[in-house]
Amino acid sequence: MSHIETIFNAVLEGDAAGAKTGVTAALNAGIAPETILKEGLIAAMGEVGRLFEENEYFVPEMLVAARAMQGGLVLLKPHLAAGGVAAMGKVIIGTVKGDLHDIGKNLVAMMLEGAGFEVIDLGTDVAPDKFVKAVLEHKPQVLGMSALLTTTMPSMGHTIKALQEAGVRDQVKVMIGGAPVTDAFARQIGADGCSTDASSAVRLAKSLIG
Ligand code: B1M
Repeated sequence: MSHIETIFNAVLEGDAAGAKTGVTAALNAGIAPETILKEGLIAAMGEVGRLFEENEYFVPEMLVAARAMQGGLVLLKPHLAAGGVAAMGKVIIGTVKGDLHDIGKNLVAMMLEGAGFEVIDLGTDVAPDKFVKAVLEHKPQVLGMSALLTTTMPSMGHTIKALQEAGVRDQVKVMIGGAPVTDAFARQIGADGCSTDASSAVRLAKSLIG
């Protein structure tokens, strides 16, 4: 089995130690970091997303695969930076004010990183002004908000209003997600897109930045 196949299979099986060993072996064998990232880690996460959409993988499998991918990515990151591989774009992500649910948000962040985005995670219970401050400071292409409670969904609209008031709404695409969030709600609050799972979140982020 090739080093790339070893990494691909380790991520698919959620084997973090195997992913790390595979990445180290591939780097030692002189395989380009970009190849390891695209054909090993990202390809495997793409397959995980496909299996999830076909109901062959469920959330636990996605989580362990994402963690395995993160394990490999940590080792690869310094080599990618050294090689000058440009990130696909910058995403700021957080769970909105009053909401402490972060498992889905973390999964989306990991999948975005796996797809090549630079992700700045603001954590949970993020107030509108904190999102605005982060947009002003980091100038991301995409701002992602997660909410799991119907009671915290309105905070997404408040954040978009705060972006407008700060004069930066047209400088960033806004995507929202989480179990109770719908396309209709996204349109209602003026978000640019809505996603209900991690793999479609990656597709949405890619389409938002063209
Ligand atoms: Co809470 N909780 N919870 N909870 N909790 C729910 C959400 C609930 C539906 C349970 C229920 O009643 N059936 C309910 C909400 C009801 C509602 O508002 N309609 C609920 C409640 C009521 C509460 C409390 C109020 C309970 C209480 O204290 N009385 C309380 C609120 C605390 C707070 O946030 N202020 C509370 C607390 C908690 C725990 C702390 C115990 C824990 C969270 C731990 C943590 O996250 N670190 C928890 C949990 C675990 C759940 C359930 C069981 C599971 C959520 C989860 O992690 N799912 C949940 C019931 C359920 O969903 N079955 C429930 C797995 C995760 C991978 O999926 O988060 O949907 P999900 O993320 C998906 C997509 O939504 C999407 O992609 C992800 C991956 O596929 N997605 C995005 C998410 N964010 C996205 C962002 C994007 C794009 C896609 O772009 C930016």
